[in-house]
Amino acid sequence: MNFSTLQPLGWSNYFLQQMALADTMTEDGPRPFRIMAIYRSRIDAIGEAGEQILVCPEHFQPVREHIAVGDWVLAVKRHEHFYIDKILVAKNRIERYSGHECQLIAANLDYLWIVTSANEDFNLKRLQRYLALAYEFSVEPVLILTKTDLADKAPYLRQVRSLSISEVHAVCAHQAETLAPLSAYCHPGNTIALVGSSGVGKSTLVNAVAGGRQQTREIRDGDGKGKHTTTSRQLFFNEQQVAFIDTPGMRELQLPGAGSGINQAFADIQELALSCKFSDCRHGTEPGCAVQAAILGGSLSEQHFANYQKLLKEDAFLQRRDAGTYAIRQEQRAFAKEISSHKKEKW
Ligand SMILES: Nc1nc2c(ncn2[C@@H]2O[C@H](COP(=O)(O)OP(=O)(O)OP(=O)(O)O)[C@@H](O)[C@H]2O)c(=O)[nH]1
Ligand SMILES: [Mg+2]
Ligand SMILES: [Zn+2]
Repeated sequence: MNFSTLQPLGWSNYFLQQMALADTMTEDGPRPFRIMAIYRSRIDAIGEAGEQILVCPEHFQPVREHIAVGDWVLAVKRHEHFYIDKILVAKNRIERYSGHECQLIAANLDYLWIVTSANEDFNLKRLQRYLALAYEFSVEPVLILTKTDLADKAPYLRQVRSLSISEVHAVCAHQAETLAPLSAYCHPGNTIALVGSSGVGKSTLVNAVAGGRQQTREIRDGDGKGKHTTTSRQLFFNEQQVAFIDTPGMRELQLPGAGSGINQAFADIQELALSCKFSDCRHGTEPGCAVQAAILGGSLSEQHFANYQKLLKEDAFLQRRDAGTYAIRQEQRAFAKEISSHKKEKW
């Protein structure tokens, strides 16, 4: 098989190394496919010979917990159908918690475009969470402020400046010249996922930048929130062979164990903490606390520090909860085993 045809789809040596090459030389050996969309009863993917529907075997169910849009898989042809045989280890994967389950958002990304709009829906704390998500899963974040035709962008950009992110763009989807700088991220073979609340203009942006045909819908009057127009994650390629993953606006964003990502998103506080007298300083009432000193001195905003603490607390809660869930599952498993061994004894 010819691997060079896969490169524009995001394939690289990293994935090639995971394949047992001998098998791929045979007519019915495994073939690589990239996941484009996951529906209840169907998985759309793209491979050497174009788009293909894949069948997901029982042991990868529920599929949304095992496979992400953007993943590379190996599939084997049997009776005219392609069955997923192996999921190749991704370069990175973005995931989040929703209620009690972990959801895979997207895999094998080069950039995470964090989209926010210049209106009443703008929320700095939410942006900090997205930023922590990017850092936690090692994807380079790019912040995009949309709808700059509707408001003065200056106050929004001022707020964004307090975030630890250098890649910031202000755009209007209807003004091509504002979108031009985004082409710097659009190299053939790259993958870009867009995240952000419903209605901020993710799909509009994908359509304008990449010639996509995503459905878009006007937002609600009053609070500027969207109507959850995009309902599933979808990967598609533009003419320059850049992969875009449009995602539905998230209702809530909890971070799974994003401790290190949070720290990076609040690098200013981390740096101050280095000067605290005690290395385990909690920046409360400890003597010699550089963080409290900075707040008192006015160089660190109290609100910014409060956001940081809130995210840390949430993160600790999630980690405890997951540890708890794991323990319960182990217990249940042990219990099930015991039951079945009793059964055997009885019969
Ligand atoms: N004025 C203006 N309107 C915009 C801009 N970008 C998007 N919109 C409008 O904002 C509304 C919501 O845009 P969508 O692209 O559907 O938003 P989305 O982020 O994809 O929303 P979900 O799919 O629900 O997550 C639409 O009516 C767009 O036309 C912009 O730069 N300027
Ligand atoms: Mg959308
Ligand atoms: Zn301190």
